[in-house]
Amino acid sequence: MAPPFALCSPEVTAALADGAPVVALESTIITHGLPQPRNLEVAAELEAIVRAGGACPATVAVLDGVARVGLSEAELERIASVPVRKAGLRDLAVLGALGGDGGTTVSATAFLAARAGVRVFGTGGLGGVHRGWVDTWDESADLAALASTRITVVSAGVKSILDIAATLQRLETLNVTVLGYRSATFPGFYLSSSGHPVDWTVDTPEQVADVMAAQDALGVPPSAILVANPVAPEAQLEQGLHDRVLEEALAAAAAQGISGQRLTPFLLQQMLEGTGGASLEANLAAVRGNVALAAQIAVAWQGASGG
Ligand code: PSU
Ligand code: MN
Repeated sequence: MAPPFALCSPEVTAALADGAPVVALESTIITHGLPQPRNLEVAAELEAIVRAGGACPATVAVLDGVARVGLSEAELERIASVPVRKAGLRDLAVLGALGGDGGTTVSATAFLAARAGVRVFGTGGLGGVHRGWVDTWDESADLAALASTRITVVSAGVKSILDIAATLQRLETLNVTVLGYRSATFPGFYLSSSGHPVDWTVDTPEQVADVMAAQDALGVPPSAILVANPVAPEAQLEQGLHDRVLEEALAAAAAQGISGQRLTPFLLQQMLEGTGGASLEANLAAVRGNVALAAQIAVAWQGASGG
């Protein structure tokens, strides 16, 4: 028999079979976003937050070419300790055919989670339209993936290294439903607000689950819901510092000719260095809040869908 290309962990398989709440987590943040050994600590912490919220965590990654939904402790340790590729949706088939490990981005994680039957996914900030798009055409594959994947993603908006206004326009074009969570403005990843208004605001996990149920009942084409959950104001990066360091980071990327998959990790690393680590703390505060909310939504969804 041919080897499987995708596998759920025994725990995730059992949770899905029982109709228990499950929350997908991405792994690029572990493989590309955090220094060792902090990355493993954070990976374990995020899983613990999901569990404390009453849901089963399903960290997604590729191991030896096999797309995995739910990792054991040893497998988490493995992706946190050896260098692996950054894997978007289009890379999964190549890894499957040629073998190798990969940290999955939002596009790959959303696809694999939905394929396994997981409806809720918690992450930091989505990819989107990069600044200078008119010259580079660099728009994250996250957006197209969310346009064709039935999943609810909780994030602190999109990474603030991006062109946020353009990304919001693209999310509209792509029919991705955007819900501000207890916020009338779209968050700015490291910042509580990007200053851009959102069309819809919800206040409870149950309302999000109701929107998911309505999506299914209407049979709208497979598309995602983005729950835009701002980082707490007391945990956000100071706006002046953010703007100054980001300008330097964008200039450094241009000067060094950084493009493609390397651009996002490069800019985030520049932000980390330029803010003396403060950007990382804001990023982590956002991720923790998103993952906790994702667990609440998964629990509400299980209630709404009858488990
Ligand atoms: N966190 C990081 N580095 C990253 C990402 C997250 O520290 O590269 C990933 C996310 O998984 C997101 C992806 O889906 O960046 C978007 O990258 P790109 O702009 O290459 O599509
Ligand atoms: Mn890109």
